[in-house]
Amino acid sequence: MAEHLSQSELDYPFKLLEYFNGFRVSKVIFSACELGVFDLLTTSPCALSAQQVAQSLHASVDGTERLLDALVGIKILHVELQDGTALYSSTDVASVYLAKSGAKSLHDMALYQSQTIYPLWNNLADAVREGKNQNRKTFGIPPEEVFQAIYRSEEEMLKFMGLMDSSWVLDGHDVVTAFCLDGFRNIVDFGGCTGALARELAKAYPSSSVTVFDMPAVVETATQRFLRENDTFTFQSGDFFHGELPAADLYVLARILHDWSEDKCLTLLKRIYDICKPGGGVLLVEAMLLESRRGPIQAQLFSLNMLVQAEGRERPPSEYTGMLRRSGFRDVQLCRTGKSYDAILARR
Ligand code: SAM
Ligand code: ASE
Repeated sequence: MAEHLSQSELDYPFKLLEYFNGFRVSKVIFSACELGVFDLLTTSPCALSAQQVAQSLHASVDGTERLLDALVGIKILHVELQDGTALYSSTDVASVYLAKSGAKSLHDMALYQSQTIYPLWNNLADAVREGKNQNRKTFGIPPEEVFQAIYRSEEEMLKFMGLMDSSWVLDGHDVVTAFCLDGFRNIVDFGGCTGALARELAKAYPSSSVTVFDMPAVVETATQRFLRENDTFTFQSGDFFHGELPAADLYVLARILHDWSEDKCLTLLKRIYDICKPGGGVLLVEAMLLESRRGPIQAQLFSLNMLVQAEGRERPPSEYTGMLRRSGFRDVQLCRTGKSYDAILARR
C-alpha cells in the first residue's frame, strides 16, 4: 500500500478510487454476514439463484441479486450460468471464515465491525480533532470509562466478546507458542475475556493451569455463553486496576495495554511486578507497530481504532519494552509472528 504516486496514478487515480471504495467493499461483506448469505450458501447442497436466496433470507430479489453480484465481483462467491440463470455458491474462504459455523468463523468479528466500529469511524475526523474517543457522540452515552462504553448494554457486551473470541481463531496458536512457556505452571490471562486465548494456552501447555481473570459481568457471560464442555481453564473475577490480583508464574496481557494511556499501563505493570515472583513472567500480546511506525498498515489502522473507541494506542515494541523495564521487569524478548499479533516476554 501507499506506494509513491506513479505517473499513471496521476493520469488516472486507480488506487485512490479503490481506497474510496474500501468502506463499500467492507459493508458488502458485513451485510451479507448479517443477512445470513454465507450460512445459507454453505449449507445448501446445490448452487442457488438470486430468487432462491432472496426467498430464504426474506429479502428483495433485486437487492439480493446486486449484493450477490458484488460478492462475485470481489471473489467471495462463485457464480455459474445454468439455462441463462445465475446460480451462486460459496467459495472455500467464505465457508471457512464467513459462515457462522465455519471452521474458523470470523462472523462475530464482521458483525462487531459492521455494527459498532463502523459507526464510530463515522466520527474519525472529530476523534482526530479532539484527540479522544467518540463513544459519546456516536452512541449518545456519557463520556464514561472505556469499558462502560464498550459494555453499555448486554447486547453490546455479547457482541464485543464475540469479536474478542473470534480473533484467536487466527493468531492464537502462534501467539502462545511464540515463546516456550513450559516452565510456567500457573498462568493467569488478565482481561482474558471469553477464554479464547486461555484455550490455546491450555492446549499448548497441558501440564500448566490456566486462569482467566476478568470483570464479574464478563466472567458470568463467558461461562454461560462461551465455555465449552472439554475446556480445562478456569475463571476468576476481579478488577486488575483496583482489586487484589491472583498469584501466578506467568501473567498474560493480550490486547490490554493498547486500551490504555501510558500512565494506566504503568500502573497495571507495576501492580503485576509487585505480586510477581522472581523468575515469574509477563507475556504481552499486541498488534505491534514497526519501530519506524511506518507500518504494518493494519496496526496503524488499529491505532486509529483505539483513538475512536478507547483510551490507548498501538505501539512499537520499544514502547512496550520501555514500560516493562520502568516497571522493574528484565530479560525482555520480542517475537514477531508475521501475523496480526506479536508477543513480548519479560521476567521479574
Ligand atoms: N485479552 C482478550 C483478548 O485479547 O481477546 C480480551 C481483550 S479486551 C480488549 C480487554 C479485556 O479487559 C476485556 O475482556 C475487559 O473486560 C477486560 N478488562 C477491562 N478492564 C478491566 C479491569 N479493570 N479488570 C479486569 N479486566 C478488565
Ligand atoms: C480493544 C480491541 C478492539 C478494544 C476495542 C476494540 C478491537 C476492535 N475494537 O482492546 C480489535 C482489533 N481492532 C480492530 C479494528 O478490529
